Amino acid sequence: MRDAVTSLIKNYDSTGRYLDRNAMDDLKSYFNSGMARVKAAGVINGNAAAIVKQAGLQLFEDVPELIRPGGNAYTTRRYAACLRDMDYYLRYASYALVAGNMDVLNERVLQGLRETYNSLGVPIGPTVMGIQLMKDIVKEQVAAAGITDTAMVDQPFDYITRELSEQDV
Ligand SMILES: CCC1=C(C)/C(=C/C2=NC(=C\c3[nH]c(/C=C4\NC(=O)[C@H](C)[C@H]4CC)c(C)c3CCC(=O)O)/C(CCC(=O)O)=C2C)NC1=O
Repeated sequence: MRDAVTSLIKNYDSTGRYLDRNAMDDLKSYFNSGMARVKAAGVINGNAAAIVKQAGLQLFEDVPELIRPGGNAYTTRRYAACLRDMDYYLRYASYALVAGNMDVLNERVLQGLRETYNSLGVPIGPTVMGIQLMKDIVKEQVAAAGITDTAMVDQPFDYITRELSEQDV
């Protein structure tokens, strides 16, 4: 598992280079956004259950057939599995946000996920909708917590979305 710093060092070390101007710029931008990343993770941590719940309700309102007979989230077991998955995405997004690197998502979340979903008939489109709904809620709450530039919040949610759907969002 890597973060912004270790991945940059690994990159330079593999070619035996000192940290150059580009490296300095990357590091500066990472450290400059550091407190905002930590604060955003704090906002997620403090509101995780509510964020998942709100995004889930919105998703099932937008795509009601998911929870009707024949829908993939129909039955309490599958409904719960769906919200649990949303909670996984939110928690790992908060890790990736702090790390400033998406490696943790590849390693812990995305590996084999598409195959699992396909074999269980979990629809990718609505899953992506749920992830994007959580992103929007998190961004609102992070902005309300006084963080002006919330752009970095997009990164992990969009990354999961892109990797799951294997297309640009
Ligand atoms: C931490 C990394 C990690 C992830 C990401 C993960 C996902 C994951 N979601 C699963 C199932 C599932 N995932 C969903 C999710 C949904 N169904 C819908 O209609 C919605 C669109 C969506 C919610 C947004 C459902 C309903 C199941 C149960 C499917 C079944 O058993 O038939 C399964 C199959 C095993 C199980 O049920 O636990 C895995 C492995 N597991 C992990 O360890």
